[in-house]
Amino acid sequence: MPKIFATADEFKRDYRTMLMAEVGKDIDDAKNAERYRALAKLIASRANRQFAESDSENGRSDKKKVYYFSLEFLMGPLLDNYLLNYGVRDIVEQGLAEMGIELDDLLAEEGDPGLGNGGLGRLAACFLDSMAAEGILGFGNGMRYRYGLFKQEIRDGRQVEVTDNWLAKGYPWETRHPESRVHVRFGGDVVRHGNEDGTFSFSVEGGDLIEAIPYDVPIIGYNGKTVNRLRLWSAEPASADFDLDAFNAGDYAKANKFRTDAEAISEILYPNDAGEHGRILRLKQEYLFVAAGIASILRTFKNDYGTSSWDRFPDLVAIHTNDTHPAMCGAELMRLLMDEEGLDWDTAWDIVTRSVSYTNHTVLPEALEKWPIDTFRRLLPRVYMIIDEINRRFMESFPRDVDNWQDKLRNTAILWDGQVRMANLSVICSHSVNGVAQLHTEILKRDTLHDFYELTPEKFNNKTNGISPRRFLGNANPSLSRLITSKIGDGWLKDASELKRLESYIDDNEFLDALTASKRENKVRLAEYVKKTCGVELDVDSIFDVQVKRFHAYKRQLLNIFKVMHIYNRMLADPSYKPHKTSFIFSGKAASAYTFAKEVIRLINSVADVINNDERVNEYIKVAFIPNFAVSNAQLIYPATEISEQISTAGKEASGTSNMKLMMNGAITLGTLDGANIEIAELAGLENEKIFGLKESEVEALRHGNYFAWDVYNADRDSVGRCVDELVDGTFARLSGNFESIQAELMNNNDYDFVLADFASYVQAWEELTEVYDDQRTWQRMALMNIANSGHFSSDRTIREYRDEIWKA
Ligand code: NBG
Repeated sequence: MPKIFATADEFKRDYRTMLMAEVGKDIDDAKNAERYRALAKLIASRANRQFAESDSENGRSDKKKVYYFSLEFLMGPLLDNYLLNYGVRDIVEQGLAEMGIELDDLLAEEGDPGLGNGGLGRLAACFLDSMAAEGILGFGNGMRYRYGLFKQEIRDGRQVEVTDNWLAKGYPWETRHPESRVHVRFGGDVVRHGNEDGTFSFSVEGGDLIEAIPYDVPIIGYNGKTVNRLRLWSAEPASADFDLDAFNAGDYAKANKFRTDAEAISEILYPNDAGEHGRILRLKQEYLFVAAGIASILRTFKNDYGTSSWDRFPDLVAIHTNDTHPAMCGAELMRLLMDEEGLDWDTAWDIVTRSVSYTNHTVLPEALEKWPIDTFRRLLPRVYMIIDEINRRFMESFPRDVDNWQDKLRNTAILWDGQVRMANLSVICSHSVNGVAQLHTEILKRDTLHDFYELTPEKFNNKTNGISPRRFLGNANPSLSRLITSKIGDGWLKDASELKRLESYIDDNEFLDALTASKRENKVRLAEYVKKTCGVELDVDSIFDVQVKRFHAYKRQLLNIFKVMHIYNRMLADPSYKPHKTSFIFSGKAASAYTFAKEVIRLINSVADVINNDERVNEYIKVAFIPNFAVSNAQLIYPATEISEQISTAGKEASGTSNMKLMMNGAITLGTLDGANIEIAELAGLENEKIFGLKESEVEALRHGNYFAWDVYNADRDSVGRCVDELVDGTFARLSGNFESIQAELMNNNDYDFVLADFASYVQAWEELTEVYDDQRTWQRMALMNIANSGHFSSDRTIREYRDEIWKA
């Protein structure tokens, strides 16, 4: 594969031309922001050209296309990643240097599009990267939100949400394609037409027509061989609907109302937790990106294979639904195949159920989407009609010869209790249903989707999540990457299982010390960032103990900060007690309506304020809350981490992916046996992680047994009991008050997430683990075993499993 620029000179020539075309300036006159934009445009234009060339070839080939439907793609900055994937990072760096420009300064100009909440959205982005790396024709289908999830600021310890206007400076990676627009209809009436052969067909008339306009972002695979595409849809009013009469009469509000209503659909990303469900705008978003995506797939298919090849559709197209947000894919495909293409129900249904597949990402009941039937039917009358029929046929064919078939039917029906249950719709329309880690898949089969599992066990399978080694090791951790490459070559970027070869350095002291040196370099880098963003000075000789992820009760940031409070209490009570020097680092957002999670953020900042300012302890312990967790600062945090806090209540974290990113960067997991932690410990060896706490089976037993949180509190008044008291006794109140609501939530719900129950074993595990740190050799070996065994968690491996076992692409 020839490089896109053979030499630095060639790069400079093309870059100058692009800069002039894009910003109308010479290098010396341009600002860094403009230089960045031109560089991104240059890379994007090469990728777009490559895509266009291969696309016309692929169109004629019989290679299966995979469409990955996701309401979230948390892409992060792209430039550095694309330079790496194209293999031109050095050439570009050199060329820029010759013009007096630092590549790093341009990289720093790139924003961080907030088009996802967390793990689910970042997984989708890693999957795009891996599909392209593996040469799969894999296309993302998502939503181009005008505003991302909020930017988080911390004021008086509190999370403050600031609008994330990520498009303010433009997005150089995207190209608008108005010629590929799709009309999407909301509301209206279903009209039945009699056909000559006595059958009926249906159409929808009236309602509101919205234009979905695609913006395409090129996805450049490692080695630059494959360029795929992420298609993001933006909602706009159909132009014919502008009310010119109102405008001419001076009624701008009326003239613009339709515009505003239409644009609202792609205005903002919803948080994925804390009861945001049931909002009609969210339902509109879900339908818009599904309807536009499916229509565009059919258009491409007809273009490539004509209108009489529908029987080949499932062999040429895979439609993957990321969680239940795209659950309407099956019904919408039915609608188009029947109403537009004239297929009969059975033929269409066969095509749907052989093309669509579904990944479940959570077992939390409050996260399983449901919509009131009334709302649904009014907004999407024809889709509802089809879902009703899918449901009727499903119920009709439900076996009556099994025990409790009525109960099972009730659990699996799509329509029940006045609601449309999106998870059931997803399962019924799909030929494959997968969980995202072994334990999670077992729980799906055993509990969450058990009755479906009994019905169609062959649909169920596990695909343990993965992460891109290029981004999360290659881009994020240059010093470790160099070290690894110096020993085993750079093949690990393509085949991360090669990292296993590092195990042979387990007794190589020079290598082990180099690991430590690299970690230290990364700690210095992070400490500078922490100083800049939260004003806290960290001791780089302390252990960096890190929990970075969304704030949620089950992830138990509360347990972590209780541990810190406990260490603090102990130090004050017993001046001879000296914990291992540690920097406790937190980062993550809480959904703006999720009061409990936001209060935990305030608690952490308040504890930080007290501890960091208390000279009796701050030589030993410090606490830092890094604001606005995003892909970009995550790439600074993971490489600097030594202890990876993965402490969710067992059974609740479907997989987790920060656990994998941190493992790959040589951190030791301090965690419960939950999600992918289990597989991490199996692969790296239990002795190379620190596992504590209740197991999933024990959690279930305790929940149904006689656990009484106040008993734990009373038995432990000096440790965990003390922490509970300190929520309300003023100890940490000086920034902005006490934490009554946390105390109430915790104790009045009988410690739903078993914070008190796991506290003692957690603290003990932390003590034991930090003791190991004094024996640096042992610690280094543990870190090495984690890095060497992290290859399994490459999203390339995950994607190959999807390809072979689900998509058959
Ligand atoms: C999240 C899970 C994580 C998992 C990611 C990616 C949702 C709904 N689920 O445990 O909580 O790692 O999905 O699979 O965001």
